[in-house]
Amino acid sequence: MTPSLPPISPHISFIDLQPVVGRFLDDVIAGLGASPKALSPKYFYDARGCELFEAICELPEYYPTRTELALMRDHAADMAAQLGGGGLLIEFGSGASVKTEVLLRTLRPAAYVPVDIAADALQASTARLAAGFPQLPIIAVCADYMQPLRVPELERIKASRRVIYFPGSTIGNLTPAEAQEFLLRARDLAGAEGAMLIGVDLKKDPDVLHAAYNDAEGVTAEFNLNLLRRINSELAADFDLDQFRHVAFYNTTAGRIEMHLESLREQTVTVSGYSFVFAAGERMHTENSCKYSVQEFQRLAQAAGFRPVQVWVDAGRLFAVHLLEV
Ligand code: AVJ
Repeated sequence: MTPSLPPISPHISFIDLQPVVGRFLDDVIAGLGASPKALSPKYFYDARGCELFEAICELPEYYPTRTELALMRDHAADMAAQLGGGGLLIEFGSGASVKTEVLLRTLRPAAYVPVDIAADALQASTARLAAGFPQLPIIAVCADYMQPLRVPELERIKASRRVIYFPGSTIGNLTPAEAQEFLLRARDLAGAEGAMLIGVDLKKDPDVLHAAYNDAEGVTAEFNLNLLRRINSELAADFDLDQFRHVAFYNTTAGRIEMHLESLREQTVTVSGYSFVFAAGERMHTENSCKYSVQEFQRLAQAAGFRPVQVWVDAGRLFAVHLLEV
């Protein structure tokens, strides 16, 4: 017997803007040809990468997920009261959508629009949410939300306002200059009455940060190295995963965790017929995870045309959820 899929309700639609097709190879060739070498963290999230990220979120050292989820549980009613019901809730990087469930229960939006680059994760979480919220119209959009988003279907939905939800401190993947541009585009998407609810990891003791990205079990290392595995399988490459190691450290000047993959010896790697030479000890930069104090982030939001309305911070001052209005 074939496993049965959850019933697809008439409330659900899936729009695939094919975010990765064709771009992945170009980006990898450009990144490996650059100096220093770099790869985009958005490519971490193939099926295995999503699994590994879920595992990271459960690690004792990785505080952001559970801290943000607790903030949502403790303050969802307050957040919903500030935002008001009947809006169009657009979520960037919806992934597993656990925090969203907490918000949906109190916010009661007119419709929910999860946007994610990972098609499989998006489909799975949409099916799960649909089962839990059978009356809620859901328009799932598979797209790279770091690019300008064009979804004409959204114009037809009647809603009191647009609310953009961007949890998980994913904005930390961008440099502050890129983050400001991203927030400008988010403000345009949110429109005149719009609002944004955004989770941002706080600056803190560098030892706490270091541990969160260098876990004892080595899951983060596997997550980082999985990028090479993905390039091997999707782009006809021959990275030897045993010849690279995970490196993560807090860059105090830039206020960010940096992740790199370091070549353990001199070696040549081929990707779709293109050759790249690595020196022993040479690093590929794979991720930035920028950390912001409350004030730093509020300044950034203001520079992008948002008004900071409220911020929720946990007692340990690990994580912040900001409410911004256009
Ligand atoms: C999903 C980008 C917020 O920066 O903490 C976790 C990704 N990388 N461990 C982060 C990540 C390594 C995560 N973000």
